[in-house]
Amino acid sequence: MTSLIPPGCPTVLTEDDRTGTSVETLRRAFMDNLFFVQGRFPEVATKNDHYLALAYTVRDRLLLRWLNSAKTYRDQFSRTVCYLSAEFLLGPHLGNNLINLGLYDAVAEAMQQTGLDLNVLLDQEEEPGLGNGGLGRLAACYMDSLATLEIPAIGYGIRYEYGIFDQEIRDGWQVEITDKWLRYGNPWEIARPEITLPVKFGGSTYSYTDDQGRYRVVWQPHQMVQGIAYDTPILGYKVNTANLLRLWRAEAIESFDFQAFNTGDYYGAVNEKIASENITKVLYPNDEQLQGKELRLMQQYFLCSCALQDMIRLYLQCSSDLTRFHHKFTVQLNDTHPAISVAELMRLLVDEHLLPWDTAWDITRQTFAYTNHTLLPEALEKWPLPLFGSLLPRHLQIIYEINQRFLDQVRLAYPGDQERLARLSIIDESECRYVRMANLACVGSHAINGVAALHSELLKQTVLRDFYELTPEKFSNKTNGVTPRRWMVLSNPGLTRLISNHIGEDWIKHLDQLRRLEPLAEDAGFAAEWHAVKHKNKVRLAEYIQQRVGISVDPSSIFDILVKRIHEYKRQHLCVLNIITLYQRLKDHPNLDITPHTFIFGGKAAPGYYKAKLIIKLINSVAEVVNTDPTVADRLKVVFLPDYNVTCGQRVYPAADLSEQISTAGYEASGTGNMKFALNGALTIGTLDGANVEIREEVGAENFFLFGNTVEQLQEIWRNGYRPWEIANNNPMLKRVLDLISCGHFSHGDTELFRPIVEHLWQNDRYCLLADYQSYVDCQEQATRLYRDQKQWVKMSILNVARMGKFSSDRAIREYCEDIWRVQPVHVPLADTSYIAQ
Ligand code: F55
Repeated sequence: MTSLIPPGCPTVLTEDDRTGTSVETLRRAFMDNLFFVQGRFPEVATKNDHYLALAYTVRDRLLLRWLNSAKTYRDQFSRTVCYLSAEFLLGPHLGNNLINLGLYDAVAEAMQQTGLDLNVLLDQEEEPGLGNGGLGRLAACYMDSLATLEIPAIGYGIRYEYGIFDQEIRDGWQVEITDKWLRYGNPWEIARPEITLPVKFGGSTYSYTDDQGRYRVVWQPHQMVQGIAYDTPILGYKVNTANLLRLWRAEAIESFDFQAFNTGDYYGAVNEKIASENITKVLYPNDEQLQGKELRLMQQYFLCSCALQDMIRLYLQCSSDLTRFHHKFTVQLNDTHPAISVAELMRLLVDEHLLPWDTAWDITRQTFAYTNHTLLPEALEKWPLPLFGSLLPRHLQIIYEINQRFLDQVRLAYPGDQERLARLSIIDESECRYVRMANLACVGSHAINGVAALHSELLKQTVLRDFYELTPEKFSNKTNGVTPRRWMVLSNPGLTRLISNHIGEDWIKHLDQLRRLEPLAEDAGFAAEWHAVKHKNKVRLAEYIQQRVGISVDPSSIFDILVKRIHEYKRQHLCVLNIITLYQRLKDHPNLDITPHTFIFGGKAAPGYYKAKLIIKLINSVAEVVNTDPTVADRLKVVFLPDYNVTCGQRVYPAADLSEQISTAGYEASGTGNMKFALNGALTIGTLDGANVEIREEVGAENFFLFGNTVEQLQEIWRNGYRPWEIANNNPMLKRVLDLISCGHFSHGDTELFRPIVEHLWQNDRYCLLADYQSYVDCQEQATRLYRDQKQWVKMSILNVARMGKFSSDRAIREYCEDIWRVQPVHVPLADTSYIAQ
């Protein structure tokens, strides 16, 4: 790097306006950005001008670390983790970066001196909602931990112009609004127009033998687009490491539309441009209607091709020997969405870099590892063969070749077992033919993992059973984790301060240290402070609820919260059945002395998932009746918070008393909201599903409200013929509750509205709500009764937090590093600052 500094000038920066961290320097840098970047005098600057000026002030301080990280990795040719994910649900950057830089308080002070409130500026940021839920958020937590653990890593994803839709509630129904997150600009990204890679689609292939006697295949595409890199730094907590999140945007290739223009087809050229840019236009909500969507397959391939070409480009900058590619890069596939990578890496190595098939296959398998996130068989991705073949003709050939060689091995292992062969095949030959992406991911990876202990076990018994029997050594469990930086330090400063005052700050990087809180569970003074922190957080949430939906809730009532995507298996409607049960009891006994109870819901339904949308309508309809009934006033409130997202989560988790984790056992792969609640002092009411099992193991059965059938019990119930109508007919309260919904009590007399929900419960009840109903209602009662003993409750809450250390994403990432990625930390020195002009 050439120095901009004349010889003789000092090369170590102290209080430079772009790197300095004193309050005065920060204040000056902010004013400078307000003038020179936003082009504003302070008197006329808007909140957004203030937010952007501050964002650039913070970004300058990230850049120093980011460039030094990149330089260190390049100089050392460091082994690098590539996390491939169609989703990164980052949440707002500003607060998180201030925490990780250790500048939160200094910046708050600098803003105050300028007459501004940092909280107001933080609220200005529009969060990048580039994910649906847990899977996308997990990718974001893992990026935070990778940087904090000083592991060289690149996150590769898609820069959707519109992220997950914004949710409005009108007349109790969900309405989807386009998420225009880029409207006011994104100060956290740097466009890299010089990093542009071509991506082909459609057309056909032909083969020939080259002059050296090699068999070559050429893909002549019908369409070609280019991927442009947009880079965002991901800083670790109080380290110099800032890793790269590289998101790709699709654009038309200039030469393509010029060609059309020259032949006079201007509109053809314009259409071509629009079609190309559509590829990264919008994030698909995970929907039943996703299967077979061509544009979705284009997105997946676009991501994989850009990411792998970029890795090869970076590799070739330092070495020409691609046979060692897997020594430099290890690639994690976040579910099957990027699984087409297996075929794409083969194509790049064989067709474009002329490696022999066997060498390329060796590299490919040693490069990839695959994480599964679901046990729902209908959620396993498969692409209709005609669609796949027309969009990716060369990849289909490569997949056939991979499959043929794979099935030859299977035949050797299981002679004559045709059924097993058919199940293992990457091609589903039943009825209409499909490419099975999970099979492709399994065959092309050296490691396969589930996301919680129970989930990993069930994977081996159900959806991936044949692969487990064939190659058991590939399988392992990596229980999910969440980053304590965003989900405690940033979102719950009160609790963070209290904990740090007693056990120091080490826990933020070594979450196991929370154990040191255990003795304090018996300390009355500490317990009082703990309670005060929670109460303050509840007051804050109550104010937010009032302002957002106009419902007044009592901060001393129990805050019982269920926030997550709406899905039948997550059983939000089981919670509704309990609310109606409570409501009935209060109507029957108006003087009944119950614990005042506030139920808070949040979550989005996929736009094409009618039943999920109807569950939202049911929650709002029950809320309307309950909240306006004077007989229950002050004792029962129901709130549906619209547009649940990361920002909303940060308000909600710190204020929860009771965390609802009530999925049907065997359906929730892990859950991560369960961890966020528990880390913020909420007690869990839940089934033995996903990571609940491990949370209960850690915090102790006596600090966990367990209910419901286990996986084994449910299997037994189905084996014996599940008859939900018998359960309802034999349980008078349950029957009354169902009848109350059916007779239109919550729908202004409309007896049709909720029929699809209630009828399904009576007749089929795939997710066994009725089988778990009584156990849930009893458990709820036990929890709310215990809440009255605040001393006991607070003690349980402290113990709960003290024992949650396992669920840090740092622990999860360490396990991936040791067992799957075999990658080590690389320390980044901040030596080279000489290129910054002074
Ligand atoms: C997104 C797109 C498609 Cl096409 C399918 C699924 C998704 C998605 O968002 N899945 C998802 O969030 N899965 C969840 O992953 C979490 C992280 O591992 C788990 O905790 C959770 O149990 C699982 O449902």
